[in-house]
Amino acid sequence: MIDPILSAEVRAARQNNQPLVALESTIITHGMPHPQNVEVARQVEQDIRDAGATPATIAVIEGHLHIGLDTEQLDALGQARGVAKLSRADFAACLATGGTGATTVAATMIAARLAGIDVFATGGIGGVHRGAEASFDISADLQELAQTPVTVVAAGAKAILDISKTLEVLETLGVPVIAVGQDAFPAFWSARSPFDAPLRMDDPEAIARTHMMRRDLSIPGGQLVANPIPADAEIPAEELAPIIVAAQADAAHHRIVGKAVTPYLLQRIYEQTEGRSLIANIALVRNNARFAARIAQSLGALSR
Ligand code: PSU
Ligand code: MN
Repeated sequence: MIDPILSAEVRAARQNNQPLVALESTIITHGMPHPQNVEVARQVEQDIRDAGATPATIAVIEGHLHIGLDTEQLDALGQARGVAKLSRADFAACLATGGTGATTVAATMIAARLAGIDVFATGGIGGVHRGAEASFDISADLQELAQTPVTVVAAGAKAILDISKTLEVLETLGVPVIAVGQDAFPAFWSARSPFDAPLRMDDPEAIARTHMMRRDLSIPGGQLVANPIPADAEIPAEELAPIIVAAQADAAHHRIVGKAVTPYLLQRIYEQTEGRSLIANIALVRNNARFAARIAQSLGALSR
């Protein structure tokens, strides 16, 4: 019954057996301000093309699942108001009721798998929030990584999260966490967190081989590829620490809960860094898109 609408570009790539990279849309609607969000979305798509793969930005528009958006659709989504932020729990409801929603990491993984796309690039994944021992705020992205066989390239976890607890939950769920080019698990705006990733692979082909090996072994779930922000774009962790603490206190004061928490914190940090967090965010997403394209190419070569 579910009949995803493929963009012309995605359809052509499919027919020619070209590598595809999925992209989420929550980063557009809830992660960045307009009009930079649309500019970045376009730029990231172009980065994937330049690296030899085809981008597939995923969203739900008026009850239809779109795999790949054309220029007008991307424009409209980037300035639409009241777009839902869809995760595993509300993805089906949005489709079934004709709604419009942007997909988070979790929902994008579900859609990518449905469309036969193995690799997905984003900025950062959701994780275990600071204070989760009291709030129980743990992103559904982690469960999704445990269940859905998509390789997700992200710049680690945002420093608004509890990184050590996030890594512990990923370990419990059996999700491979693979750092690229360094041992340390990256911390989104900063290249390094104080914690090492359990695995390190500097070569996209090794990551592609591991993806295939997990499939051969019938191990459910995906992999998290933790690709650090380029050194020239990072914001030192010490500089961000007080800003994050203040943003969190603000969120608590205004009783922000549930799915509103992450967008609220991102917006506060954007204001408090006078836009520098956004510049870093753009650099890391583009870096992840390029690396994801290389993994997708390796996967394509392996399955030929
Ligand atoms: N990273 C960003 N910007 C974002 C997100 C991540 O730089 O907007 C989004 C992703 O879509 C991710 C979601 O899946 O936040 C996690 O939300 P939550 O913590 O409510 O699960
Ligand atoms: Mn949450």
